[in-house]
Amino acid sequence: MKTLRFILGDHLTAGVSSLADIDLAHDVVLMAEVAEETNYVPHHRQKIILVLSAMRHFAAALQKRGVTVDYVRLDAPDNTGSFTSELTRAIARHDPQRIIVTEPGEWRVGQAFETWAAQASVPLEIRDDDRFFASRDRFRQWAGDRRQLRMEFFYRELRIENHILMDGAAPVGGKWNYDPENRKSLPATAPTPTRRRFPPDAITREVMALVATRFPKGFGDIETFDWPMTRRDALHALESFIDDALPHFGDYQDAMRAGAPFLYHSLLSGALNIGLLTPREICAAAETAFREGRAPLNAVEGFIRQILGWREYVRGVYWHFMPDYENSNALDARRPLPAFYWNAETPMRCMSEVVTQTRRHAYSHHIQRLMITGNFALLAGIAPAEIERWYLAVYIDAFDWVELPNTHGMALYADGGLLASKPYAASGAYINRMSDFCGGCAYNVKTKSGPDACPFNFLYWAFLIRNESRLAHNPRMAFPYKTLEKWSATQKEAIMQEAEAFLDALQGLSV
Ligand code: FAD
Ligand code: DLZ
Repeated sequence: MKTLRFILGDHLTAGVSSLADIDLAHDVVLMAEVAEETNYVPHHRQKIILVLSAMRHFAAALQKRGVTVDYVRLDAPDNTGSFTSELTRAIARHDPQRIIVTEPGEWRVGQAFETWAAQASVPLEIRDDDRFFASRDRFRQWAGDRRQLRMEFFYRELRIENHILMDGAAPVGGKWNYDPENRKSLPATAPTPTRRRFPPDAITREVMALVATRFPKGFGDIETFDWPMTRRDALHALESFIDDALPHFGDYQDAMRAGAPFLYHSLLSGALNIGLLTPREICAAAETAFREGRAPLNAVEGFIRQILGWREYVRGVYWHFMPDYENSNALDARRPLPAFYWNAETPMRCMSEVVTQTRRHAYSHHIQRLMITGNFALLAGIAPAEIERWYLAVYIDAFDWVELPNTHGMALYADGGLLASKPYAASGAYINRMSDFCGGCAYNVKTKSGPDACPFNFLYWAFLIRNESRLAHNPRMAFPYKTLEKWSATQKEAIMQEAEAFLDALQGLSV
């Protein structure tokens, strides 16, 4: 039976389910660079380069294996610009008896496929994406009618089921979680590791030129592009992370340093999310490093938890609660996104550092996303849809299924605590403890109010006051609300006014 197999830009894995039973003699693989995908948010230009270049490399690798690939380039004159219109055109070219695709990673695309399939002349088979540890059904079954979903418990079940970091029925070392040993601040004198990067080859340079022409005013630098684009590069990236950074991953997971965007993080999310690596092989490589004595347990468990725990958990939450999930706004946040999220022009050094490195590398690590740009948006009451669009646009690894729960649930608490047990709200003291940003800042992190006070300080207290009726009952928020009890009404009013005035002044800068 002649089959058209549609490979999307995040299906770039040799063993992806849509290729499982390919018949080299009759089947055709369709790959399409389409304007709808390059434009649905104002993507960082490096993200477009990564996806298109990796698609071109993947197509060439399939062709080497004897696969017939029909590849539609972005600048092909007859390119119709969407997945579904390109499928319709491909049916006319190849006359297949059926079409197979692995389930799309985003709700938006899944809906488009289902609508299209209802009126298509050829049947469309949508297969499970078995590159994840847990299927969507596995998460649904776990979530059942639990009153509370917590990552830690899902993670433990997946560890047992997949025999990862287990000694028989018990977790290796006797504990499930080694976080109490992690998350140290980075000593000022500690050197930062040199990280392996991947200069663009000829195919990537051609895509860079295309993106420069097509998106001349797009967000993000192009010339600093150095992400892995092939399976081979991605394996080298994994190997060098395990050797150079994993041993200290746990210790400095939450640390931030100006001018050092990568520190001990794996930098693997882009390659992983488009399929150049699988979560299983990454976790296996980390566990092997531990078993061979090349990395300590606190680092390895902490790292594996990010992938086997958080990554699987947020995907489960996404598919379980979409499409309603993105519409909640539990803290009634309505302010527009300040322009400094795009142009980095702000005297707050932490914000300008993180946005500047985001423009340069399409990357910032988890704590920068959560406790700098995310924390500011939470404290300032930025409308969820505005900041979610920003996160979906600016990072090399951004796909709705992983970005949305992280932003909506973890950073903004817009789901009212469905994903996380408390808001990740913090004042400047946290940023000062975990980074060296405050040293060179125009504001004073030790001052709570007044013209030179760190905005994170008065915004933090104003956030707590504004949301008292929503948050004060949360046992994990007891400590700050106890402190707030000692404040007079006048003190509260003054800090609220200061925060409002600061935020109102920003509104004029929104894009
Ligand atoms: P490392 O710190 O080395 O972690 C290892 C791997 O664990 C990552 O590659 C990633 O695959 C996984 N991981 C770690 N934390 C998470 C998490 N919270 N959720 C899911 N996977 C996780 N990650 C994305 O892949 N795409 C996104 O669009 C995305 N948006 C985010 C938005 C916000 C507001 C926040 C707070 C986090 C977001 N994350 C996202 C999660 C996390 O920040 C990135 O996965 C991580 O920074 C990628 O860098 P790394 O590969 O060096 O990760
Ligand atoms: C992110 C992205 C971009 C920028 N461009 C393309 C593209 O031209 N063709 C393609 O197949 N995929 C692209 N992608 C990835 C898709 O957005 C991704 O496959 C879907 O969002 C998954 O639902």
